[in-house]
Amino acid sequence: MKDLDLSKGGANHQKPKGDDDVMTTAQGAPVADDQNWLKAGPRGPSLLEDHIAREKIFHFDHERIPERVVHARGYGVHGTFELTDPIPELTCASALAGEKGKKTPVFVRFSTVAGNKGSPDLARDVRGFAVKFYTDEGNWDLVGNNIPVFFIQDAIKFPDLIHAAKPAPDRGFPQAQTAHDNFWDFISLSPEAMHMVMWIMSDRAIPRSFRFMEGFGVHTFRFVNAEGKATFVKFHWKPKQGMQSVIWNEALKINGADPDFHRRDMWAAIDAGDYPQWELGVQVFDEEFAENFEFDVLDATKIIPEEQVPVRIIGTMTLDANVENFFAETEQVAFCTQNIVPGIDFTEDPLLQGRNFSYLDTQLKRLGGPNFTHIPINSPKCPVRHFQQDGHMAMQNPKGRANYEPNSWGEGTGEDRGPRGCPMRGFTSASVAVEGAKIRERSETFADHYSQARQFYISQTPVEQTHMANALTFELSKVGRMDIRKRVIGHLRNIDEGLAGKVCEAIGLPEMPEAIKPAREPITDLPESPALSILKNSPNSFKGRKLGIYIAEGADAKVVSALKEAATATGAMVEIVAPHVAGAKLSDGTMLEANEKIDGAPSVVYDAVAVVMSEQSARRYDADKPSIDFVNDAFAHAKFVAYVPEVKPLFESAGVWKWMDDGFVDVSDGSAARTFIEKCGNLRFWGREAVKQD
Ligand code: HDD
Repeated sequence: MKDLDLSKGGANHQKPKGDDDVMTTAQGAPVADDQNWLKAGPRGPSLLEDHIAREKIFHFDHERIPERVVHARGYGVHGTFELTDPIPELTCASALAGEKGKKTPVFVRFSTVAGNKGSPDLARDVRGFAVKFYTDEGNWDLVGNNIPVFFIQDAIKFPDLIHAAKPAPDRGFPQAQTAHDNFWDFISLSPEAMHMVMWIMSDRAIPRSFRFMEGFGVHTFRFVNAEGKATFVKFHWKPKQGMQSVIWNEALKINGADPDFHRRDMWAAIDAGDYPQWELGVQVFDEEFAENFEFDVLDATKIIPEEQVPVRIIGTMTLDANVENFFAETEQVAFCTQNIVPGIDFTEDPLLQGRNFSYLDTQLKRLGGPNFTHIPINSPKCPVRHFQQDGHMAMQNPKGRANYEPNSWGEGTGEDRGPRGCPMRGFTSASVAVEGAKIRERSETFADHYSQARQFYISQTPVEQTHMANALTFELSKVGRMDIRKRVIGHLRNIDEGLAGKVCEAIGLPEMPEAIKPAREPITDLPESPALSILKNSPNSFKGRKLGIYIAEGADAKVVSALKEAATATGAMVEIVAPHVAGAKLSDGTMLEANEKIDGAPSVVYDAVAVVMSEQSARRYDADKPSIDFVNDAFAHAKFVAYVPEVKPLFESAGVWKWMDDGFVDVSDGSAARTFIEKCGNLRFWGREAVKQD
């Protein structure tokens, strides 16, 4: 630091270390000073002549590209897909039909849908789960979500859906929220959205982390094998880390404490070598099943319950590298549902058909021309040969004279004639007979909008059902128009009278609105599907989760180290929180540095917390608002809490001392730390929520 000379606008304080270190213009010409604009005298006007300044400002002026019209906020990571159970009998797609252990590089972008690029991560929203497989037969994009169904059945409604969900056009708010009139107006007039509404009002829409959520291809696709035989398929990503979500009140607070919570979590896990993994599963079924199934397999508002068609696991995806440049990779990656490879084909799902137009089209606007496949993140990693040429930013124009076909170059001329289509290896559409008069009509088989919505609701645990009722209440309480609130409850009555009643009461309607007349009578006896609940599929492990230990002066050193040891041994991360970022002096006189100051690390950013300090410190901080909130929120959000008895003054002023239940563990005897971490494997002490609700 001592040689830093900040005079002359800081321009000359650092010298290049060698030739490689010399700054140049974008044209490669060495630059002497890029901190002072060329002027007519030190106090004179700036000269337009300064080509270095102009180039710098010109480039800066053009740094932004249009953000994605949906899914603007996202985070991308690299990884590998490993095939564990090849399925050549079903598909000739090389990534899925190759030898066991075959590896295919992938790039995955997770996102929220409604918010802009700078919106907070914990919005109540669907999460995008888009995977680009760089297969040796071309790029295959599986552009899915963390929810297996969608709001609408026909792509032509997508602009309406998104207009309604985004900020109202006159006032430009609310940002990244569905809790407003426009959204619920549209939804309540689109009964097909009801199944999806159940999912977004569930905890699935507030995941704890991208690492702890499932992914779905949503649509029914086709597999095609080497003999040309086609089968239907739905794709599933199952997180090896297990599923986990946060509580709504927690989400609201996380958005304030750390709006980057999800991207930071992913970055930190990969940076620490704790690589998240998902299993790729397929639900495969034939025409006969499709014909007998209660719903239309082409309808993206329906699932096929896993209990009806089991998910067969065929591979594992490991995400193990963060991006090196966010813009070049995460921002410029261009997913297109039309990117499929031989062995995979579309179905006639009207949502998928429309998507196949929209994605390619939008990349032209976003990335500025047809050559976005020349950008490294979008380039296939297999050979690319075609006669496409020129256009903005062309970087891989074919060489030689032949830029058309048919041509006779190469016939003894020694020149490259360019590529030719290959019926044996090339993509061929599944041979499916289609006929029909041109018509703008929705199939009758798409008309049941409530049965699976009900199935989803009854498959949840009581805790999850309560969260759904609370979410609906929150959202409808933000809707100004009474008729819209009533219409939503009118739909809920077709799903579950109990749920409709709870929401009706919670928003203070004096009487239940009339049920909406369904287009088709719902099937009321669909069985529960346990696979749809997060809590019924809890991982029972604290691995990959985060413990926050709040320490202050005099904290018992043995207890702190026992907690750290027990947490790390189970594969969890630990952060030390203290009143000062410098840390605190422990009972043995050592100084323990903190990762965070208490004001910046409320308990909402941890999966479980511990509070370890001397009685004197507990008295010192018993009127400190961030300290009180730390304890109080951990209690309110049903977290497991480790403590030592000396913290009583703080816990008393946080109002939790007399309510301490089995979710609290006294760890003053160091060996209890392990018991505490084992308990944390349950992720939450849900019993506490149940008591509060009674
Ligand atoms: Fe979409 C982006 C997922 C319906 C039009 N969509 C986008 C992304 C995901 C999805 C994950 C972000 C990709 C990325 O990270 O770059 N979209 C879905 C799913 C849908 C769906 C699972 C229903 C099953 N989408 C859908 C429809 C349309 C679009 C019906 C239009 C008719 N989606 C787009 C888009 C976006 C997009 C406008 C914006 C940015 C982009 O494509 O690259 O074209």
